[in-house]
Amino acid sequence: MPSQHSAYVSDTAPERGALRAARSWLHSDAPSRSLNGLWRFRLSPTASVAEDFAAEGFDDTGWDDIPVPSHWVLRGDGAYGRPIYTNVQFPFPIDPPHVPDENPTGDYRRHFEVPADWSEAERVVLRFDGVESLFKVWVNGDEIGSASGSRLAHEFDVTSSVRPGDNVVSVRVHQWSAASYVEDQDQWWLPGIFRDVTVIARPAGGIEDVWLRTGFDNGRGQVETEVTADAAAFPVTLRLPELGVEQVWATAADVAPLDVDGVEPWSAERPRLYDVTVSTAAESIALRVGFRTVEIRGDRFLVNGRRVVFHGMNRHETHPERGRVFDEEHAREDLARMKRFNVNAIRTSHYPPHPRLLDLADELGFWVVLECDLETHGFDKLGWVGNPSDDPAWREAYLDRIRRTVERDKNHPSIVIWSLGNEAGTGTNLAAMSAWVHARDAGRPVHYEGDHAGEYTDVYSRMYSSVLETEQIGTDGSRAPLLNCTPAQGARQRTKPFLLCEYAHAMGNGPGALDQYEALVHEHPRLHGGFIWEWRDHGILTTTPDGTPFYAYGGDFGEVVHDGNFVMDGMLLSDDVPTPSLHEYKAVVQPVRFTFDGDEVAIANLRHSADTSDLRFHWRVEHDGTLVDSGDMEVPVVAAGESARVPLPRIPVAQDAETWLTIDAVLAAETAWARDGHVIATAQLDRSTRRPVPAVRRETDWRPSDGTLALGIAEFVDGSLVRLAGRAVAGPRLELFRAPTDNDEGATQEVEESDASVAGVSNAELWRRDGLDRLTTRLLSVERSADALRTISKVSAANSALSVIVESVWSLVGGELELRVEIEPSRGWLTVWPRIGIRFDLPDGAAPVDGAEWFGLGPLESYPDSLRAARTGRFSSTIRDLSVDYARPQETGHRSHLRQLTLTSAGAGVLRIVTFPDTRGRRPGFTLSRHTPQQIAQAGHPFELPDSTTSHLIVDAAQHGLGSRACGPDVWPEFALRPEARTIRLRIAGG
Ligand code: IPT
Repeated sequence: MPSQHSAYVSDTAPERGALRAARSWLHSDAPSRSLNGLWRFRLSPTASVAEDFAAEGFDDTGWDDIPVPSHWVLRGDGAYGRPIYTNVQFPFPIDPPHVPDENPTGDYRRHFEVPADWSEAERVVLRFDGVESLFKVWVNGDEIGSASGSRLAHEFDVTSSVRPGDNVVSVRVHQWSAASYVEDQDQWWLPGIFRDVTVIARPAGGIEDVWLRTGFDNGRGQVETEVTADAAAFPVTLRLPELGVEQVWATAADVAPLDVDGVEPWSAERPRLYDVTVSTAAESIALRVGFRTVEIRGDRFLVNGRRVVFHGMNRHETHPERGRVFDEEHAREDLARMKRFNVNAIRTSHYPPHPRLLDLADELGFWVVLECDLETHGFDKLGWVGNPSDDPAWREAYLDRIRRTVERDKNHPSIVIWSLGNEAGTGTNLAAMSAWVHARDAGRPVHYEGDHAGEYTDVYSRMYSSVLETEQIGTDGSRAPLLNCTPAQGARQRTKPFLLCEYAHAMGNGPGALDQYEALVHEHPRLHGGFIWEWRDHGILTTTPDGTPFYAYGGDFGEVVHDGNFVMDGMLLSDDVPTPSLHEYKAVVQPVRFTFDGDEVAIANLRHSADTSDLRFHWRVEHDGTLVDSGDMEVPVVAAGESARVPLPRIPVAQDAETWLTIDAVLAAETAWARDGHVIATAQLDRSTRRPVPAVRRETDWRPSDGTLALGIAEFVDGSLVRLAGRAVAGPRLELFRAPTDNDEGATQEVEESDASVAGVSNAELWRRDGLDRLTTRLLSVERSADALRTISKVSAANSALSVIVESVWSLVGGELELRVEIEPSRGWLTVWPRIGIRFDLPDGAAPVDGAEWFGLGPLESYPDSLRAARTGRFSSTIRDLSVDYARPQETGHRSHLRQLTLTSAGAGVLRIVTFPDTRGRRPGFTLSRHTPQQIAQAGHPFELPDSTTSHLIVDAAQHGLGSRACGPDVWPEFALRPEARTIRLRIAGG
């Protein structure tokens, strides 16, 4: 039984005691003191420990120190428990509103000074910006109150308990509480006081709250001011010096809207802010306002009258060492990085971030969907029976959450939509939240994805709908059924603007098909883009017992219930490294698009409202990737939504090399988020003359052979290659396996007719069943001619009758070594294949292969449904940098459309490979790695990869696409690799 004083952990009421009404998080000149820093700390395993620690004279000398803000599970090297990761699952019995007696409870104490002159203050307020999950506060032994709502601000009136000089504050924090049922977001459970604590003096005659609602219309700005202050606080003065505004309101009744001329609007592209102060004799509040009007007209979402396309990211607050503790410098760099990757919008999944983040969003420029701290996803398992969203006992808790959300952040121009929460089913409490927002803020629409039928929200939102379904949502006149909607409800949803609050699940290697989603946005104006799931991996930096650092995911802390690496699904790795998918995203959503037409290029500006006056257009011509000419293009300023046709520069065309023109749109001057010259958009034009592929030489004099011979630089024993240019080489062997990506391991039930997949079974599972990871070979024949060797092998797996015949012909053609491999699958293969390739193993000798230079697509990895960031050029890389350190090792490093490859050792070429296109013009790709696909597939984390003594080169005739089936659609049929006959033809030379 919980003791009397801990019964409140099961209370759904959000607030008790001297909690104050929610208000804006303001920059005020009223005195305040940060209580961040070291606090005394004790952790107990249950909520039922005596509350004697709150007494003023309590002796805490036996306690530890802990920093505030922090999460206790990320401190003390495990002494205070460990983080738990779950996605949908509750890590405690589903027994609402109760939580187990095993309820880690942290007691915090510290002393603080109240300056003598604070005695003039009318009130003293103690503010907590974030405490997970339920906490109770005492000052000088007086019980003040308690609160829940982990990512929301709570202020307590402590006036009657504080005194000038030394004071002591005690805080008890419970990891689990009734609130945990409505905070079931897909993230780590991280208890503690994890945001700032501040003690604030509230002056008599001060401004309790202020809201500047701004609008913009044709060069005119409006400011509608709401001041919350005592009558005695007046007069109130609003100053906007830059526009010469100084408005004094003698009484509350005088406060009236202002019209301001000569205003530049705020947008995510040109985030124009104006400094404003709102003052009384006793207090001055500083705000930065942006003028913009948000509006829904029919099925269009408009800001300042123009349609917005969200190129957004779902942003969690997560850091490998700090967890959800905010670090402004890191957050600013994170947002600047988003800008550099053409991201223009943020959904604050799934709770309000640290309040300063919105200041940064206003300043750097993002369209923000600000989401309330609410998710009850674990009730899905019960068919949503008992879901708090539809239970009147929780109504006040829901309303409290949305009030605290909207009130805190209402002044930010960047916030253009309020979101009620995420994955909380549906019900009247959500409808009540929406009604409250509509009454409070008529200037911003309400979003909630779970309102499938559109009963109480203003925009239609979905997550992970396929390309086909999304297209159906956007198509006028389409009657295709919508998820959980009757035809009539579907018709209603089609009258609203649509956005994808989550799509393109970026777990591991992937997603594919970003370009297909993007294309829809430009074809169907109802579709307003969306938000990638998600911006960053949530890995937690930890070490193995032998001290090797790694980024932990679910299960790494011995959790009883967890969801593995589903928390590693960001476009940024845990250590801030952008994955290739982020580069792909940048290329796909680039706001300037180029269409080549004869000797001209049309340059279209797809931005919301900014013209191209901030850009320069640079061109270069390369022959087989080597620069031959470059310059700047004369491009007139193109207004948003317009395009201009510009003549191409003169392009010198090579006869014996490929000729490519590249145009980059780059920043003409430094911005707050990038250097001058930063590339915004790129396009390439192939101006190569067509050159015939040399015919395959016909050999006629084949005769049986023992297969031990030399052909130029190649030496063979018993039909097998053993050396190339004097270097030991094994292979080539057929490689059909790739270390399954997280998407390959996806086993969704939803499979469209056109998909490659089997419902409920992952492709990776099918590959393992077919034995693609454990192929064996039987040599059928070895023959030779005067200057050629031919082997035929049958490749198949244990307990399988399926096979592949591989015919390899090595020949000397004009002194050059040529290899041609014909790969012919037997009948009966039913699944897609991950790849069709041949693998060479290059054991370390005196000069280990440790790098590559190539002409083909690069610089980063690319796959058939993720090719847009890749450009044709000449690149080089160390073998290490060819692979991406996905949190769970998996397929990585494939470079597509290869023409020439040089394997290098310490920068010197050791083997040169030239590829030929097959009869359909397809070129192979390559992967160079220190590990085989089979080794990579065995490792759960990078540190589990075995030590390597060999470099492995795989030349792939083809690879399967990526898709996003870990949480979303499978590989599009066009990019799915079906078993088929393929030819690989290479010329190989020494360094
Ligand atoms: C969706 C969640 O909203 C998001 O928080 C995250 O968990 C994501 O999935 C997967 O990583 S919900 C899912 C059932 C589609």
